[in-house]
Amino acid sequence: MKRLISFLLLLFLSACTIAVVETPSVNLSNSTPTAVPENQVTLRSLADRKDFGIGAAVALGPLRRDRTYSQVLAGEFNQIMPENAMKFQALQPERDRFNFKGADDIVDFANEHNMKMFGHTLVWQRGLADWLKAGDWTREELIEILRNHIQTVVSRYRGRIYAWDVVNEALDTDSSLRELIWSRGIGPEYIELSYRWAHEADPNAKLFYNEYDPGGWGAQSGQKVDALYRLVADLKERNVPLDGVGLQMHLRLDDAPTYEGLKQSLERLAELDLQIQITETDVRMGYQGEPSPEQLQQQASIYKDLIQACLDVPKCTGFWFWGFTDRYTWVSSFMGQSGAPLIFDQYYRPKPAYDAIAQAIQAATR
Ligand code: 9MR
Repeated sequence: MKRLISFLLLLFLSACTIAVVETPSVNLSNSTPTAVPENQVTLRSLADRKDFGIGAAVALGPLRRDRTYSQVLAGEFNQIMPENAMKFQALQPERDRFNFKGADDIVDFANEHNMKMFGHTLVWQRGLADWLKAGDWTREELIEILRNHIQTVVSRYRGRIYAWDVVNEALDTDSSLRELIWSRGIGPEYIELSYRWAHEADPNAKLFYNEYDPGGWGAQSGQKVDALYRLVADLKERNVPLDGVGLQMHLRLDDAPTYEGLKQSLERLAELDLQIQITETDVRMGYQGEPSPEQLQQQASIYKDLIQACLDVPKCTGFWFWGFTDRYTWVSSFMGQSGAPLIFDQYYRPKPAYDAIAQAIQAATR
């Protein structure tokens, strides 16, 4: 009897240990993890029929240790990009010593599941390695560091990455060129040089410029769209190898572009004969507890407007979520609140926003 009690106690304690190691910061008691059954209608199956890209940013930790995460990812999306694994800091933590482990895992996952792989991001002012930030570099040294980084990374994945975010967020909130390490040290021509180096390293990869706008992309925020238009039009005029523009959508419920406003912006950019993708979408709620049914509907209707505007402009070839489940989102770590910004809840249950997106893709006439 005593031995049975000790055995049961041991069993109980090891179960607790497993729970402590495996359980993320959410309560799993409601969890209903399910694989996506074959033949089930998913965003991916709907988008494939329309030759439309539906994508999600991937976080390496969950990809490696949460099976439900990888199953839902492979079932629902036909293109992925790494949330952080291809940033400068991750790829070149020490000067000229590259670490491709994390990035390779994501590229392999994309290949195994027949998904398109989008690289994010070669040139940004954040996500930089400490050695780079700490250095006092001459212009020539910075040019060499940037060229070497871009060409080493792009050639490694030549043929396996269909598109790259080459330069990310070069414009400031006031639409001027950001004062950051590359523009300060090299001058505004760092942008053009980056595209030329990337193109040399993989002439077939599609090269994108990706921009954020906290004010939204509605008609009312024309200034940032104007600046973006001028920036990319100028690059095109000078025959810089630029193929596409990404518009980031990190939004709040009370700060989202309208369907009309966004469509106008997309049409305008499309005049430049570039493809466009809506990138990094998440729509957060300012709350600490469970979202109300009204908030969930409001969120669904914003997602619907965004994807509808993209689906209605032929040059808009893809739509991205910045993650896909509320279980793992940068919003919780950055804003100190969950925000529930994505289309699956923390238990991988599709939210009203998921249904809205699915219906929009299904009904699209493209
Ligand atoms: O979601 C990303 C977060 O985990 C990183 O700490 C942060 C800094 O590297 O970058 C976040 O992703 C950003 C993306 O790469 C570029 N556009 C804005 C995104 C949210 O900040």
